[in-house]
Amino acid sequence: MDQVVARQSLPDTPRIFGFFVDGKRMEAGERAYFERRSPGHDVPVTRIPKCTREDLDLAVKAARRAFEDGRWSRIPAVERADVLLRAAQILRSRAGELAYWETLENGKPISQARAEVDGCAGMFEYAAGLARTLHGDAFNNLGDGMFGLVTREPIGVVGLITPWNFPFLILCERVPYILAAGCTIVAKPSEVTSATTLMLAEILSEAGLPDGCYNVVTGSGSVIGQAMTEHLDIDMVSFTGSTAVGRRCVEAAGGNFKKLGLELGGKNPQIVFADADLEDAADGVAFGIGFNTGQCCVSGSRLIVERSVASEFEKLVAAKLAKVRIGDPLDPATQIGAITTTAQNRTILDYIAKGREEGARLVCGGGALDFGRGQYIAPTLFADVTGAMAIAREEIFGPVLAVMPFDSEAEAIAMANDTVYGLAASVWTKNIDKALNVTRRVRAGRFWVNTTLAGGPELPLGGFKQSGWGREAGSYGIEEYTQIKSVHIEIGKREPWVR
Ligand code: TXE
Repeated sequence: MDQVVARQSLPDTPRIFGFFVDGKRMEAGERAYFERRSPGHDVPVTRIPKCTREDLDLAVKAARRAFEDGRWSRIPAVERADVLLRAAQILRSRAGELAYWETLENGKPISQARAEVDGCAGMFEYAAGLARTLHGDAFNNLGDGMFGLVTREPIGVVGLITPWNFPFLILCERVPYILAAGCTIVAKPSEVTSATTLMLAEILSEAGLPDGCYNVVTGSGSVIGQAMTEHLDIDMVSFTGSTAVGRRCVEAAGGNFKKLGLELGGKNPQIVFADADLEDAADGVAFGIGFNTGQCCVSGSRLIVERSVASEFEKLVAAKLAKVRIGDPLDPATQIGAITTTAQNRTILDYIAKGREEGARLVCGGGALDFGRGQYIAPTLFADVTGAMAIAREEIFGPVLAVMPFDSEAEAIAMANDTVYGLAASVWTKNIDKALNVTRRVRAGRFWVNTTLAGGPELPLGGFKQSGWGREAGSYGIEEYTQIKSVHIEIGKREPWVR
């Protein structure tokens, strides 16, 4: 973050990207391309090829070859760890450049993008250690004649489909763990934010990753994403995106019963008790809904607050949101940048209109912000929200917070669980019993007590209910990308079957 000192300028012409197969950059050639305009400035910044199904087949073949010949899957784990550690070093040395392209395509503040790249380097370092500690089990208790082993093997070729809200962070919460397990990858980034996924290909090659182990095919979800989930030669797909598309992935994966990892939507509660440090909680709640313009699957979009402090707390949160610095993502001082896609911008504004129509009381924000160019929305807080309203039930994926009061701990838990999702939750209280009860009873894959959105390579990510399947990161993250094999070994002579 310290290196982000001056505002960088916009590129004069869009940067042209190819795609990446078998260790080589492939040019777009005759293919059509997506031109990406910076959502914060509305100028063209990148061009990305629209790949075809044939391109995908080529990439899957390269990944399959690389997996089967053992150039990566069968080398000693220490050598895989070396590559991952070198990649981390290169990531750190190119952090400014990666953050710049991430900001241009996504619209997030440059200082945040920079911090995310540092976090990504940490993921590679942690996964390098996991490559070496991954192990199975042994059974020495099966009697004199039998010895049992359980081994872990890499699952094979992994398809990785990622979204636009954290293009590089979500990628790096997965890639190092998949590679640490010994698998090979075909990645498909979101069509609007592909740059840093392609830049990672160069970085991994420079770090010594053998050709064919990390391939990137760019293109739309309906063509390339769908073809990946249907592909008979992909062993597992890790998908991060909407619950609706996640459901489609489940249907498409049946062809070869490929394993699926799914991180989907969320409508995450922030439960605030009257005994919390309200100043601290208000700051956390503002951060939980404002960070990344609320375009986070784990953003705290439902504020469930004890009635006795509800009105005071609502004012505290509104005061915090009013102070947040919103604007040009390239300004190092910016805390909230642009809305990433025009479709998402429309969705958020529609939900704000719906909140008004449904009778919720607008406390602050409530519309677009005009900075002369780009698309920006003011952090918005609705009070007097009921559990039946759309703004309380549906994932908005924007800076819109719905406030609902509660009277008892049991009611707070019931309200928190009143959703089809179960991705994340936060509880704010100075009472340890309440904190633990709520943590145990609310059904969510990630939990925060007196903080929110904290993360790192050690703790796993993933959801309960319709927020997904499986876990990424942590030791669970590498295990997801392995198959388990059990081995019975006869010692001496078998008891004959035929006498
Ligand atoms: O997501 P999609 P979109 C939620 C959020 C947002 C909504 C829509 O509520 O408003 O989803 O966003 C690829 N088969 N989240 O439309 O379509 C697509 O190319 C396979 C939550 O952008 O789910 C991209 O790479 N893949 C979320 C990825 O899926 C397909 C993050 C995500 O796009 C596909 C983003 C298909 N048929 C949005 N169709 C989170 N959990 O963080 C599209 N894709």
